[in-house]
Amino acid sequence: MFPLLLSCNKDDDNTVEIRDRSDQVLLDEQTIEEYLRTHYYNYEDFSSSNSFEVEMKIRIDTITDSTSDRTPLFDQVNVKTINVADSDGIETPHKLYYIIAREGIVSNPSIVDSVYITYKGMLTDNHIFDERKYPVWLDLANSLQGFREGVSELKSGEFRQNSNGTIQYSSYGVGLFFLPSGIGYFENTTANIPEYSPLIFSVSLMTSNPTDHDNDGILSINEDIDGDGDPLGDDTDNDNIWNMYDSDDDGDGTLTINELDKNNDQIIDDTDNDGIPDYLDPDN
Ligand SMILES: [Ca+2]
Ligand SMILES: [Ca+2]
Ligand SMILES: [Ca+2]
Ligand SMILES: [Ca+2]
Repeated sequence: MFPLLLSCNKDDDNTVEIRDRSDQVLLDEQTIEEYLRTHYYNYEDFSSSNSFEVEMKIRIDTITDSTSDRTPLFDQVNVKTINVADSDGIETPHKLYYIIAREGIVSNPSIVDSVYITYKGMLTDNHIFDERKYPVWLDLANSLQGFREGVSELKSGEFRQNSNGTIQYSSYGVGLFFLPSGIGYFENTTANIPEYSPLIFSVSLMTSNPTDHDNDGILSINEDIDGDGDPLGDDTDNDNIWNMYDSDDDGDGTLTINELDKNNDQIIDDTDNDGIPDYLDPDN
């Protein structure tokens, strides 16, 4: 199963109690931080001189007496705060913990781009619930909130074609991400993932593709109308189709692509000069 958003909640049997996000996030952060203090990864492999070129995989291990000299994940981790809005509009901040083992050299995807990745998903008991050893294309816009925010911190790599026609990737970004359940599956369960599970992903980002989901001439990441960095949920005409999926953003009957730049001067039109471009302005 890809790290996708589930479209519906647990079915009617109601066996899963719905917990409060602000309570659950504290529990999850505790669980994750305990894991980070008691585990390390093979960071020495990543710091060796030729690590840029070759294929690199993250391996995590428990700190024991014989490995007590290793630096725990906790001392290497970065934190990105992600606000999760509930249906009532209340926002709960969640910590996405992450380690960039190798940064990559080309460019960061946006949180709504398509990415070509390998990944491994684990629980904090080290159970692997999903693994892709060969790269797959995945739309970050359809992925878990914590997953897309994490992968967007990586840079893609270079590739070349071998004589036998296969593509070889090098110098790509490799990272490790720790998601509280609120930016993972939260109360949703799958065969392999119990409800309210913090998730661990290691990800290699081979390449990425800027994505314009509705083909209206504006990249999805630039359909972030309120400027909070996240185009998901932005809906100018309130028709419940977000701008990044709406081919007529202002609902005036003219497709965005046909009112973006009518005079073809490469400047987005604002006919009445009110600071709102025509494609977002139902009056124009
Ligand atoms: Ca678009
Ligand atoms: Ca937004
Ligand atoms: Ca809309
Ligand atoms: Ca329009």
